[in-house]
Parts: sequence; structure tokens; C-alpha cells
Amino acid sequence: MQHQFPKNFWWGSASSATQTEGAAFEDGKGENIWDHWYKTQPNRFFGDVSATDASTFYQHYRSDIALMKEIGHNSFRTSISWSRLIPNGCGEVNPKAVEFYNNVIDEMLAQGIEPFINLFHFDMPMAMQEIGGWESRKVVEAYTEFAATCFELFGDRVKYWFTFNEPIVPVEGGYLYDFHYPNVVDFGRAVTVGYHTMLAHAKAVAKYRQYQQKNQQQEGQIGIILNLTPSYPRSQNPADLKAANIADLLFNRSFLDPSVTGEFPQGLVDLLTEHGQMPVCETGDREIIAAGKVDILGVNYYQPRRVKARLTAVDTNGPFMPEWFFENYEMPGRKMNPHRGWEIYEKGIYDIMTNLRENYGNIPCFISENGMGVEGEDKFLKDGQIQDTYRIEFIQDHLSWLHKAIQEGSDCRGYHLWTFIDNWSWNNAYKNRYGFYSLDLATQTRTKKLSGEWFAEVSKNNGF
Ligand code: BGP
Repeated sequence: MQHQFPKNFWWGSASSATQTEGAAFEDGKGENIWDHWYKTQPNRFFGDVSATDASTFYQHYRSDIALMKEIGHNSFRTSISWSRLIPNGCGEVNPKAVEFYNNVIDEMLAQGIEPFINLFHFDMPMAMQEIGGWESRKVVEAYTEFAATCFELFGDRVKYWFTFNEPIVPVEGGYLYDFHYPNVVDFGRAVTVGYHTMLAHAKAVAKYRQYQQKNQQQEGQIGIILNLTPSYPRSQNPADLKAANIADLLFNRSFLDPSVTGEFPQGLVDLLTEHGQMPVCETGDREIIAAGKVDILGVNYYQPRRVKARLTAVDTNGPFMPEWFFENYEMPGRKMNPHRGWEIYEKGIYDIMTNLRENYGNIPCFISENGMGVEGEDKFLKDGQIQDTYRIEFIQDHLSWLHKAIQEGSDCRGYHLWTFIDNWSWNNAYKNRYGFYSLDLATQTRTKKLSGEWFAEVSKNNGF
């Protein structure tokens, strides 16, 4: 065995409620922004496919959990749909949802699979969006109550909680780059959304601390899941370094620093102040954020961000955007995933771990998403099975770098692939397939890919 991982390493995968449950309009679930947006603009979704039916986890959770076990999962992350649990975002709790999530959690535990539960994966209840979404402090309060409700209902069994998955993505998608509802392009509003998300995170952490005290639950942990895409400068030229530093401040450190150290980076505050983009901060916010430090960090990593100093002058008539400070850089000869159009840079995972070890007190962490999307994966079908050797290689190469980081002292406790069964993915719907199991959309049949068989061995041997 070349790569032996630490004892009790978490082997599993990740998904989210909206992307897997389906039953979007059943059993009292309220509408979320995805249900709403699809109704108004179905063409914004690949193949006009909505999340309404997703991959039917709502019906098939029991057999799906058995499939997890079959390929060696000892842990699995999904989320609780806010609009399923509390259809209007605040107020009444939906008993059918309580029953469903109880069943899922109990079944996972019965199968020896540790549930990792996330509270927000891009799926704002529509009733909350209508009153301003993350631009509104009322929504921050509603989310905090939703989180507290989840701790009360499920905290006796769930020991790993996460407040948000990739909180920067709704900021980018919904308020800067037009790939999430509400399709706003406004930097100031984007900053407010990010700031309020961070407040909501910290308030949920505070609720969990209260819950722990009240119930003497010492062993539970709460964290956040961040997509820590490293920003690599084109060169060591000071202008390129500055460009990379600003991209890092805006897209990584905006959430990483407050989650781990309890404070926003001064460089970010200076940048926003200089450009008149600071959000409205209220008295007491700083203390709330300082108390929101996490126990554990989930790290999502798919591809690096490469940037260079801008080559052209900014058009000051256009909206103020992050790209005023940098341009994306296409490094010649970069290794690509030709099936998804993303760069593959395995060492990125090691660089993230090193950064966390050296600059963030070696916070306990795990890889909460990593994976390889493949469009048209059917072309690799042979004898009824997807022969995804490219995915095995992809995982192996990333795990090798992760292993090296662990050997050098990084406190990384697990690896979750995105994803378990090919699932629905926001704008891309079923375009890119990521799962250990392939999904036949017409029949909902799940079939183990070669990577699923391979992963079962890795988990059994705790390495490869
Ligand atoms: C991550 C998200 C997941 C999933 C994944 C794949 O950023 O957390 O929810 O969507 O990306 O994305 P895609 O299908 O667009 O390749």
C-alpha cells in the first residue's frame, strides 16, 4: 500500500437536497428559487430539465443508502432543504419533512454511515427571496431559526453540521455573473449578500453552541464548506501578484478568514472601502462574526483560478466588477478535463492544505467535494458499465497530493467525492455526470461505475 490514510478517515461522497430529492412539489414542500426560476425561464437549464424530479432520493433513500454502503461509504453529506422543512422560510414546520429527514438520518446510522448535514446549498425558499433574500436581515434571522430548529430536531444523532456550502457561489451567481436567480448584476448588493451570509453563518454557530450547552453534547461539531479555489498568478511580476491577491481576497478569504479566524481580512476591508463598496455594518456585528469560528472546515476543490494583471483599461461606464482588478489567465499547456472544460491541477489540493496548515492554525478539515464531470459519459459504457478509468486516475492523483499534505502534518480527516449518483446540477442539470453510480434518467436505474468498485477497495484498505 503506497498511500495509507489516517485511522478513521472519512470515505464517502457529497450531494444536496435540491439536487437529489425530487418531489419538489410534494408533501408540503414550499417553493425555492430553483422551482420558481424554472417556471419562468426553463431555457436557462440545460435540456430544459428542472429539479422537480431530481434523482428521486425522496422515494429511494433507503435503497440509495444501501448502495452507499456497498461502495464503502462510512460518511455521506447531504443538506436539509429549508423550503421542505419550513415551507414559508419561517413559521410552521412541515411534519412530513421531519419524518423524511428522520428516516434518512436513522437509516444512515443503521448502515454505519455518518451523516454530515449541511443547512444551505444554494436553495433559498421563494418566500424568503421575495422579502429580499440575503440582502435582508430578516432572512438572516429566519435562517438562524431554521438552523436552530434543525439542531433541536436532529442534533441528537447528527454530529457534523455545516452552515453553508460554497457561500460565495450565490453571491457570484445571483448578484454578479447571472447564473443564479435573482440574476442581479450589482457589486454593492453582492457584497451585502456575502456579508449577511457570513452573519447568518455566525448566528447559526452561536445557536449550535447554545444547543450543545443545553444538551451537554460535546462531541458534535459545526463547520462551513468552502470552495477554496487557489488563485495562481501568471508570473511573479508585482502586477500579476497583486491581481492574484485581490482575486484571493474576494473569492476565498472573504469567507475563509471570518470562518476560521473570526475576522474579515484587512486587505478586503481596505479594498471595499477604497471603492465605496462596504456593506452596512451594525453595532454588534463584529462580535457576532468573531463568535462564529468553526470546529471543522469542508474544502471543495475542482480547479485552480489563474489570473494576470489586466491588459486593457477598465470601462468605467460598465458595472463595477471584480474583473476591474484582474483577468483570467489561460496558462499554455495546462492539463484539461476535455469532458467538462475545466483545468485539472492536482497539486492545488496540496497547496490548499499547506495554506490551511501554515496560515489558519491547521484547522481540522476534510475534502468535502472533488470530482470530475463528464459530458456524454455514455460513450464510456461497455458491457453495461461506465468504464470511468479517467475518474479513478483523477481521484488517485488528488489523493496522492492529499496524502503528501497529511504526511507533512495537515489535519485532513476525509475525502468525499462529488457525487454519489449522477445528479441534477443547477443550470447544467444532467449535462455533466459525476457519480460513482450512473443514473438512467428514464428508468431511474442506478448502475455502479468502475470507479464505484475501485472506491470500495480504497475504503476497505483505507488507502491505495
Ligand atoms: C459544485 C457545487 C455542486 C455541483 C458541482 C458540479 O460547485 O457545490 O452543487 O453543482 O459544483 O457542478 P457542474 O454540474 O456545474 O459541473
